[in-house]
Amino acid sequence: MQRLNNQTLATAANVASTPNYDRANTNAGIIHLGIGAFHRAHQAWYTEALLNKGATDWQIIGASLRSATVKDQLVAQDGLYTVVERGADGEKFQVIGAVKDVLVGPESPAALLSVMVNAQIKIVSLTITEKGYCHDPASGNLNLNNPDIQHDLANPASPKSAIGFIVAALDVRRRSGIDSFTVLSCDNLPNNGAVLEKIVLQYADKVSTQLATWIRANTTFPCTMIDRIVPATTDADRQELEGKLGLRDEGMVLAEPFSQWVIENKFCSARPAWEDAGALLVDDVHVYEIMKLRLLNGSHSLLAYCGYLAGFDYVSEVMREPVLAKLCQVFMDREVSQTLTVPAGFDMEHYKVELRERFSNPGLKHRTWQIAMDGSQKIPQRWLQTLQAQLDTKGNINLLCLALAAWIRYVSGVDEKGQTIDVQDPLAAELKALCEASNTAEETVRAVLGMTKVFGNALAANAQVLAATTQWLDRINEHGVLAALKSELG
Ligand code: NAI
Ligand code: CS2
Repeated sequence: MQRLNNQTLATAANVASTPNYDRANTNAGIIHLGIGAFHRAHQAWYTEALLNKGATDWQIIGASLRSATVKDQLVAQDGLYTVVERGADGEKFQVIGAVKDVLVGPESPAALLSVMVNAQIKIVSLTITEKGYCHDPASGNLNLNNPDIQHDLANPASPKSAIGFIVAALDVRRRSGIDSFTVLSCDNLPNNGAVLEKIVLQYADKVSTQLATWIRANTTFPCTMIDRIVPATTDADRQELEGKLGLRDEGMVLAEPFSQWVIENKFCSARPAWEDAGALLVDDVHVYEIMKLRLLNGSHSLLAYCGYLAGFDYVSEVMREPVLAKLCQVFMDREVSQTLTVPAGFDMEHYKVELRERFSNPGLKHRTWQIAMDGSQKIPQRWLQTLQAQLDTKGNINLLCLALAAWIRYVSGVDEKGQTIDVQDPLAAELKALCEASNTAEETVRAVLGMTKVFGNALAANAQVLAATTQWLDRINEHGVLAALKSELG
């Protein structure tokens, strides 16, 4: 089967739209670090809408700081790939042309840096996953023990981490009199821009105080709220698309129809008019991102841990189990909503119903295992801030403690059938060792919640949280998660 590329594009069957602009004469203005599935279905998709409307300076150079997989997928296709938008009512295919090229950091750090210092590059954006920020989730401080950070501070001209690349490129721009680019975080972290700014400045301070001062004065780091469910693509997805497109597309991504992007309007450089493609440019993203992280991602992680333990592979299957669907609703209604301030005129009840419909989308095969990944980096913003807000107002915390217990059971590494769980988390070994060294549920909960780099100091000292989490872990260990929930929620 022929590959999708410039030559074969015209033969693609069943596509709703293809690039209508002259790709060869469009300039790149954005470098995106971490060109995974999400970026291709979100920021590149918004940008494509502008390119289709005539924008000429905003193609994207993608970069991977890990493997060459996406480069191998896209370069052979001249950067073209399909977004498959799949909802309850069917599917739609759009071929995207926004990606001009893909570079791989480890293959040649110098080549990536040389593009990042080009004056035409106005924005460096990121989706590098939570752990790519190389920080301690509880304090938000740069983790100086992170091996990539240690490497980059010792070898500033050939970095490995995103932080190392950003600071090295800004340093060259400063010395060469080239204006700063804007650094745009699109990862699921609260205050993602501010968190990134703090880490970049802490790192830059170690390189030179002059450089840190220049970055403070010249660079901005807008916060963003990003939302579109984009599961990892599988070979079965590629095979299915091949049958419909009549071409092989190794770079395809599959997404839900829903998409939202709220961006803090704080750019130190030129930017695409993303508002013309449906993004919301605002002065303050905070209410949007807190709402999304606590309601969407908080519920997602709860469903992922409980669902995985109960033997479900996909979120849509989890939502078809009545007690887990009820868990999701009660969690949102009794423990999360009351901690939120919503944007003026916003209908939170509708948002919650819509979220549960999105989770139930049968067209998406979103693995519970994928969402369960990197829990130590996700839990603080997804559950702990809600938990603290509920403790402060003496609200309900029962299901938040269930969530913690399900996660602890998950990272212990053994499922309810006695099978080993492939726990993917930068702290997996540490967490497993803590679980193995504990003899009772209470000891396990105390040991895990005592990890201050994830939980800070307050939780392990809170008797109410310890007791409720221990009780849930005991119930899960004894009866399994479904039986424990049925006796609680009916
Ligand atoms: P993905 O697995 O397809 O891509 C992840 C990218 O991050 C890859 O380019 C990988 O090389 C890079 N990466 C991983 N660890 C890294 C590290 N330590 N340093 C630098 N780069 C690293 O995942 P996907 O779906 O693109 O998601 C990425 C992030 O986007 C998520 O973690 C989340 O923060 C955000 N996001 C994802 C959504 C989704 O539904 N997939 C929706 C909203 C936000
Ligand atoms: C998910 C998110 O992987 C995860 O942890 O909760 O990536 C989720 O799909 C997105 O935030 C939806 O916008």
